[in-house]
Amino acid sequence: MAEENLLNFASKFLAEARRVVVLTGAGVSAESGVPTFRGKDGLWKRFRAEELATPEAFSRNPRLVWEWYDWRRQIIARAKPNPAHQVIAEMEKYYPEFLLITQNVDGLHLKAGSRRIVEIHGNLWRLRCDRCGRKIENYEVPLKEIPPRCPCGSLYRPDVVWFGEPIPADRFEAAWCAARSCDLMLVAGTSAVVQPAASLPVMAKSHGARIVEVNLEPTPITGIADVSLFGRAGEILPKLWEKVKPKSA
Ligand code: BJW
Ligand code: ZN
Repeated sequence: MAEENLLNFASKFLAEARRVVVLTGAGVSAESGVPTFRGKDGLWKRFRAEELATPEAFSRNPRLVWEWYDWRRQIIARAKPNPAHQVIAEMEKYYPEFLLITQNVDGLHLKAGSRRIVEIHGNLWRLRCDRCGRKIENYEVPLKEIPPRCPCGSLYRPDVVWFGEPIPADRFEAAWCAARSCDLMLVAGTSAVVQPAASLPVMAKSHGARIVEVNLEPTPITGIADVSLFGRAGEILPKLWEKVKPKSA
């Protein structure tokens, strides 16, 4: 089907929806210059996930893990929200029930103004002590002390969810409830291979929601999507929202 027709279908679905969930992944920040994880230029092509993004890796070599996060924080500190983040922030003003569930830890959705948001994999501008659990916000780039230390004497870690770790119960509960009760889920810029986030669209679909996907390429969600729009999120989402947003907005 021609792109314009697909956009019209998707915009009709968005216009009819009342309870909307947006699920985002690294692809939404790619146009801001933040590297994705998978794909030919993805982080996992250059770095081994099990050496950097697991609790075992942190216990083994906290300095190495922190150097990697410090490098990513430096890239992200220079990044600005792009039109995809901006449109998603606008969407929440329009829908009576809305939740943005993001797997991104870069904080760019917050920077764009999103407030009804659950960062299910955490945020790398927040640090958490690995012993006493104390949490602090920290925007220092580069970090003066690597690995950073809590006043209790133990180490801070990035407050993100690593492989093998559960998503904190309150965040997961909020995401799961919203996925179960939404009438439309917009899934943008995620490879949809990491669990449990990848199950959220499946859950939404099985409870009757429509699924609209935006990605450069097909993903495991494409098969259950009512419409898949292939292209850059920063171009497609503004085009889509232009057709849906109230004319006075
Ligand atoms: C564009 C675009 C543009 C590009 N426009 N689109 C089998 C084996 C081993 C493990 C498992 C297994 N089955 C399940 C697991 C568990 C594991 C998992 O799912 N692994 C799979 C990879 C196999 N999951 C976990 O371990 C999770 N925890 C868990 O299961 O706990 C169980 C438990 C319960 C109770 C007690 C104890 C345990 C936790 C997963 C945490 C994931 N963490 C990371 C790192 C976060 C911190 C950090 O950033 O450093 O989260 S991994 C990484 O992947 C990051 C992302 O949030 C996540 C998802 O990636 P995302 O966002 O989809 O990015 P990409 O790069 O994959 O895709 C980008 C997409 O964008 C692509 O599709 C592009 O085409 C597209 N794109 N440019 C539009 N401009
Ligand atoms: Zn501490």
